[in-house]
Amino acid sequence: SQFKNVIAKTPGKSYVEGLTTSDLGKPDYEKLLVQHEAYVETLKKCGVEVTLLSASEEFPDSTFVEDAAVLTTEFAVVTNPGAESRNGEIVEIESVLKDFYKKFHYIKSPGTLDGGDILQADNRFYIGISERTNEEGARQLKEILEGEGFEATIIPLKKFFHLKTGIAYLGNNKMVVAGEFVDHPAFDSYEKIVISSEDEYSANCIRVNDYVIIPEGYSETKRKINEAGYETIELDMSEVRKQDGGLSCLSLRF
Ligand code: CIR
Repeated sequence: SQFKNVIAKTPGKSYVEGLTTSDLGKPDYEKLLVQHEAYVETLKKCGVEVTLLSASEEFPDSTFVEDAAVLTTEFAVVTNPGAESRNGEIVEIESVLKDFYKKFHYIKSPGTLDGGDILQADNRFYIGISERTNEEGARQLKEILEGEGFEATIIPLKKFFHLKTGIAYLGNNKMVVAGEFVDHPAFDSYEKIVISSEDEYSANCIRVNDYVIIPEGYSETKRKINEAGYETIELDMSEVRKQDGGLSCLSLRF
């Protein structure tokens, strides 16, 4: 899809104290900064204008800006992130989005929702129910989206952390799927690019204009996406992965 703008946020030193379920060890902050800079430069190469927010030490996970909003061309939905320590991240994101959007919707308590659980594929949105996004949050977003003329499908997750941990839409009816989504009936109408379980991390990739950005070190995934007709760019994501993050989490694209 065509994007003009991206919002990203430099990670703070407190990043290493953020939430994680991985057992990959403590992130190396200096290495993370290099990886984050490469990410921002790559997005620029894809032809978008990057609004880079400065680090906030009080919110260790705030570099994962994707979780604070769901964006379309016409309106923004400010989420209500399900992790207590992250909920306050929406204040800054909403104020930045005011420079780009006039129309806002909000997910309200007791509904919770993380942007990482939302995938747009053309006119349809998939909404994951996870540890972070509850049924009420999913219901509210579905109502907002349907009211705006989109279709919305709610997908309760079995194992994945966020919906987009295991799925990405490349456009042209092509869906990258891993794990529990490989045989999920909701995605039967797409041409599937199936990611093997050992390459599962690479299912979180992002199409940005003429490129698909993928994590470095997944030659099978690269080959499959190239064969589907896309040019790929690989990025080292080691320090992001240690905190359960992926390529999509680090930006809001619109
Ligand atoms: C968290 O647990 O919230 C962060 N450490 C990782 C968030 C990743 N975000 C995403 O998948 N959209």
